[in-house]
Amino acid sequence: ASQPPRIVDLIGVPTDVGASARGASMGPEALRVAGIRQRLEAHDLVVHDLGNVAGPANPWQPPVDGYRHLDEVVAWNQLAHDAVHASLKAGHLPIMLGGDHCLGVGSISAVARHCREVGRKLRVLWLDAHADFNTSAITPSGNIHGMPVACLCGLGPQSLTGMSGEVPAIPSKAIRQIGIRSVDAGEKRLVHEQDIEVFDMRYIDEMGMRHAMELALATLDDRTHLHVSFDVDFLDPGIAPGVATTVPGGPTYREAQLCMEMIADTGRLASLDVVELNPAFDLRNQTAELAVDLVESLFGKSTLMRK
Ligand code: B3U
Ligand code: MN
Ligand code: MN
Repeated sequence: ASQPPRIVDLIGVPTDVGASARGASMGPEALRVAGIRQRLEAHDLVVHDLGNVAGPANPWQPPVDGYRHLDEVVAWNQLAHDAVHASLKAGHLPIMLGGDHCLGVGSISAVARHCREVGRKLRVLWLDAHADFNTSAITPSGNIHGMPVACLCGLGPQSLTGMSGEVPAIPSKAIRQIGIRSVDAGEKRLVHEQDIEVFDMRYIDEMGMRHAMELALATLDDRTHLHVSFDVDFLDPGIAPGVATTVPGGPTYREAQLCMEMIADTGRLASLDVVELNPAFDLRNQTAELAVDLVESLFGKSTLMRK
């Protein structure tokens, strides 16, 4: 059994072209200011901060045919895809510092391509308040950060669905969504049709985070590549105000910590996105600091030595 890579690459992707508000482009720097590199180094990880990729400016235009800024979104996703794929190919563990969640297409299509190349199975944990399963036909906003899961499942423009070299990039059964509490009407139908396994907030309220995560992490084995796509709006707005699209009723600090610790315990985490952090909405960088704290837990910070 191969061990997960222990060299971590930080890849900044500073854009908000897929979002409904400006500011997620400042996310990578806020995470660095919160000490992400040093906090990971404290856990015996070798951290390479690769800096930021450089893509087009945000033209701040209205949607065209159901997509806002499609060309710019494709350009940024190609940069994210190439950087994440190169990191995985080098045997490292990429952490994509977003940027808005449209970038999940570039990052996860790279992970899917890598898994195909090396013959590994893929499990994607999508931690989010939103299902991100809109298409141009049903989107209420035209914002592509509301569409990445649909694109990865093959629903969307070919320029985004085809990025991994295969459509769909990932089978819908590889995905587990956690923390969901805002799904648009048309989106609900698609999530149901695609049979996505969703642990929404009602499920977490009734069954607990522990049970939800036990199921979400079931049937992993030593050939599974585990990818976590962490949209910071997953967290309750009371502890994480630094996002543009807060939705009340998210996981508490304790629930979020347990979620991350249970992922760490699998030992299978092999790539990560931290997206939608928006310093323009934050209070003294507290959401960035919380995100870094939770990332530390993902990499095995725990209060006691585990037996
Ligand atoms: N579902 C809405 C809102 C949204 C989705 N993802 C985020 N916001 N961050 C939409 O615009 O698609
Ligand atoms: Mn999202
Ligand atoms: Mn979200």
